[in-house]
Amino acid sequence: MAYENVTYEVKDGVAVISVSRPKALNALNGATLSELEDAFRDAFSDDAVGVVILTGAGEKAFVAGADIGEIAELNLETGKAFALRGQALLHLIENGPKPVIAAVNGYALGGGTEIAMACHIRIASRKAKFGQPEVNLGVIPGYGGTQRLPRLVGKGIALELILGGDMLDAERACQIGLVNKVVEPESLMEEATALARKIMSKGPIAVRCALEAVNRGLQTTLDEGLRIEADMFARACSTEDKDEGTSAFLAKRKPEFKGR
Ligand code: CO8
Repeated sequence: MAYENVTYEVKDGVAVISVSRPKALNALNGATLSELEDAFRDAFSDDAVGVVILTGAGEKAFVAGADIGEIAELNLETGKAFALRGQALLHLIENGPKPVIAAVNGYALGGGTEIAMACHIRIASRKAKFGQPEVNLGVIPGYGGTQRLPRLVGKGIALELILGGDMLDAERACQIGLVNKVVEPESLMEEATALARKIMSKGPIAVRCALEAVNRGLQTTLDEGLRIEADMFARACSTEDKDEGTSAFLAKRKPEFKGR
């Protein structure tokens, strides 16, 4: 598929989706949201893809937020539709069948921090900057920031960031649990790809079941979450991959998972 604001590339089972709108520091306008949705649907439905990496094109920005020119035009009705549209894309990313790693290469502000939080794991370049600056514009996060940020970093720090609107650097983002790891800019894609490969060496159905157990479990009570875990555990136990993984361990050899 031909994209204008996104590049999409698959190499050795890893799909790399890059937001590429250099004139606006990769800000998410409506067209970019649609293209991202198409690119993620492609990656999720392609059997040759095991893991997806989301990044930003260029040196400076991952995603500098939603497009402020578009936000300027919103009113009561269109504002809600705008937020729901972005939320739907982030829901697709978070609840898709494959792990998504955000490789955050630069500014990840507003919708940029929000889309990174919808990914399952975040690796940041030392040059990355995060933040929820929406209050500086007289609005609030609309792509899940008020919900995912407190779940990741706790209510107090989330409110400090959402109400204060300040940027934070990658080190601080790592200290508070917003990102998993900080790396040198030149090794960002290498590190993200190495992590993708590590995950792809595991049983694919087990990976999918684990994602589903964590995602669904975080939305419910502990008791219900434990029931979901038991269901997902049972699902994994019904696979050939589980027979392969356990017999390989017992025979002291490397497993060869087939995703069955
Ligand atoms: N939207 C549109 N254009 C943008 C955006 C953006 N988010 N960010 C940067 N740009 C444009 C600039 O306007 C500029 O364009 P031009 O060259 O035509 O003047 C170009 O990108 C380069 O930007 P700067 O000249 O500002 O570059 P600097 O290096 O000086 O500054 C910053 C970089 C600090 C990243 C700065 O650009 C900035 O502060 N950008 C805005 C960041 C921001 O506030 N993001 C949050 C937006 S709100 C949001 O994301 C809410 C999500 C949910 C919405 C749901 C609502 C219902």
